[in-house]
This record gives sequence, structure tokens and C-alpha cells, in this order.
Amino acid sequence: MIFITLPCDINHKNRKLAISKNLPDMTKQNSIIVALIISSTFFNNPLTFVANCNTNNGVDDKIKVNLELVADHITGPTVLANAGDGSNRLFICEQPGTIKIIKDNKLLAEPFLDIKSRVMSINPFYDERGLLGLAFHPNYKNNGRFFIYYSIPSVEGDGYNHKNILCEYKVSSSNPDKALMDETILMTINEPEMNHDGGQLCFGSDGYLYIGVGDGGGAGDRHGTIGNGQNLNVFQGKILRIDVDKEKPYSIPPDNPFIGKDAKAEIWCYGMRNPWKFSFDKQSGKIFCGDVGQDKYEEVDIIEKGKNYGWRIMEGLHCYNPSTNCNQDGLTLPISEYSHDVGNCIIGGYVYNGKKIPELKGKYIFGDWSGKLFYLSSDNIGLWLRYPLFVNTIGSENIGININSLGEDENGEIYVLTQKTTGPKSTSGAIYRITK
Ligand SMILES: [Ca+2]
Repeated sequence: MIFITLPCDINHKNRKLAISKNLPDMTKQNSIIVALIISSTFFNNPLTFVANCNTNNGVDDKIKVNLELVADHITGPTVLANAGDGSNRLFICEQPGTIKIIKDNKLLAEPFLDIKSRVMSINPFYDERGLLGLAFHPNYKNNGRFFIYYSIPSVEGDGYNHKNILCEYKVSSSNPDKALMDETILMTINEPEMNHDGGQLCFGSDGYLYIGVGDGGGAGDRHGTIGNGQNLNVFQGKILRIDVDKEKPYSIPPDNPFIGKDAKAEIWCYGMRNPWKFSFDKQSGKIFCGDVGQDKYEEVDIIEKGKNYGWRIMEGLHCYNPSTNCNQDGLTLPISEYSHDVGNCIIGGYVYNGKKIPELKGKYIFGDWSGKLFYLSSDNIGLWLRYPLFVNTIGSENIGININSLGEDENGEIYVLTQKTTGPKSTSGAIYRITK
């Protein structure tokens, strides 16, 4: 594979080629690219381009949106999911352990599920533990099954900070706005540190459940001799894939990539740091993942079976451990990255497949915890370029409050889960719909 990193400015239609200190001769650079494309085609050698965007270069293509307040006074919103049952209700996870319903644009007072007593006690000022994941079974309308991921205390003296558990619940047969309290635990993951818990749950169109797990926390993926991300014998630093339909508590899909190897058979891909949010593009079936960076770079990956996304060898497009001359053989690099000059913690989002904003169709909408909204757009040579998602009423892509998460409704419209004051018990959470 030939790999080349390009700045955002390059070779994008309707935009003047930038002349920067880094690229004094863009014409020459374009000639090199054309030559590489021809040679890679000639030699049947896949060519990978990555847009290395540290500035917002999409001024000419600016798409303007608005944010419509849907609900506020939410406590530490972590997830917005839909049940896919035709009701178009929105289900909001609150980090301390409740799931609330927004029905017909109104937040219901009575929670869908309240498991605050099961979720471990979390620090009111900052904590990454809590209720972190929710996904409804593809056949939820008929079977009422849904899955959550949350943190519970470790057993005293076991050396772990806490456990994250994947559990199955069911809706009440008499009240669609109320879940039963019965719980089946599918998976228990011992976590050495408080942070990098992952927790994203998504069903693919293949009917399997995909689970994002962070690297175990601390900093620099410091657990184990090669870190957790590169260790195929632990769940941490992975996206997992399981079948929740054939056996209890679950089974391994027969085409998982590490079956029969010295590895956990649940692993779909590895080398992740904290894949806090990933999602399927309903149109292409591709998985887009925002993998949170360490100290310098945030990245977006397209997730594929069995691939190694690099952490802790690399942070984004850069060597991390070792800090120079790292071995990049076999690593799959991000489709886009940005430095901490731009943001500090990527919040993965969704490829837009809604109807309200046609110009966003096929673009990957995401955010940064610092309050910025962005989108990636694929150009005609397969480069994903990053642009600010300009919010009209605010006059910026920076909405000025923390972005915890994004979500999608049954119609493909996208929501932003925000919080004005930090801390999982702050009631300053608010949900906004992205509109035209
Ligand atoms: Ca990576």
C-alpha cells in the first residue's frame, strides 16, 4: 500500500489551492499525486490518502445549520438512541443511571429505566464511568429486547477500579414507555482505571451487536507490556462483535476475524484508544468511529474487520510509542485527524441520512467535547476533508458548551447532547436537533 498524508486544502473542487509554508508548490504536489494515482493503478497497488486537517479550510463549502432545543434539565446525557419501532421516541441515557424518553418533543417525567442503584457511585465533578451505552435489538418492535453498558464497583481487593458490564433488559409488555428491571449480564470487563470506558453499542445490518471498549485508562495505554490496544487477549482497546440471538448469553459470529487464533474471538478490530462513539452509515454500511486521542491528535476511522487501528503505536497519523520511527506495517490509519489546537476530545457522530438538510447527505457529522461541530466530506479522489458545521444562531461552529455525545432518530436526523457545566451529575444537559 502506498500511503500519503495531505493537507486539507489540496485538490478539492471549487477551492483555490492554498499556498502555505508547508507546501510552497502545490502544483508540483498535485503532479505527484496524479503520478501516484496512475502508478498505483498501473501496479494494482492501493493508494491511501489521509486529510491532515489542523485548520478549517472549508470556507467555500460552508454548510449552515441551526440547533433546535428538544429537551433540557437532563443529567449528564451520554446516549441518544431510537428503538427503531416506528414510534420515533428518543431514549436518553443519563450517566448516573436513568434512561428517559422524549416523546412527541416532550421529555417524559417517568424514566423508561432507573438503575441508579445498580450503577456505581460516580464523582459529581468529573467521571467517565456510569451508564454509557444503549442499543435496541433490530427486532425490538416484536421482542422488546434492548442492551445497555454500565459501570459497577469492582470486588474489594481484586486490584481493579471497577467493572463495565453489558446487560440485556426488556420492555414491559403492558407499557411501551417502561422497562422491566430484570437483568441478564452478557459480559463483564474488569477495568484497571476510571477512564476510557468506551460503551458504545450498535447493531449492524448483519444483526450482530458491536461494542466499543476503551483501552483500560490512565494515559498512554500503560497496562501490559504492549498496552491493551495491541493485546488481542483482552477486550480493552477494541471494538467487539457478538451474536445475541442464537445462544445465551451470546455467541461468536462465525466470520469473526480472530476465531481459532491466540486472541479473544469477540474482537472485530483492535488498536483503539477510546472508541467512545461509532456508528453505521445506513447507506454504505460503513462504520465511522471517533477514536479519542491522547495529548495531541483526535481521529476518525472507518472500521473494518480484523484491522489494527494503531494505538498505542500511533496517535492519529503520528508515532506515539515509540515516539519516532514506529513500525506502521499492518496499521490502518485514520481518514481524518485534527490536533489539540482545534479541539481536545473527539465525539464521534453519524453519517447524515436524514431529509431535512439535503446538503449534509452522506457527510459525517461529529463534534469535539470543547463545543465544536464538524463534518467530513468525501471528495472525488476519496479524501475525507473536515469542515466546520456552522450554526447560524450562534455564528460559529463552536456552540460554547460541552458536547458529550451525538444521536440519531428513526428518520436519520441528528441530535447533539450537550452540557453547560461539567460533571455527570450536573442537570445542565440539553438535547438539540440539528435543523436547517
Ligand atoms: Ca488510530
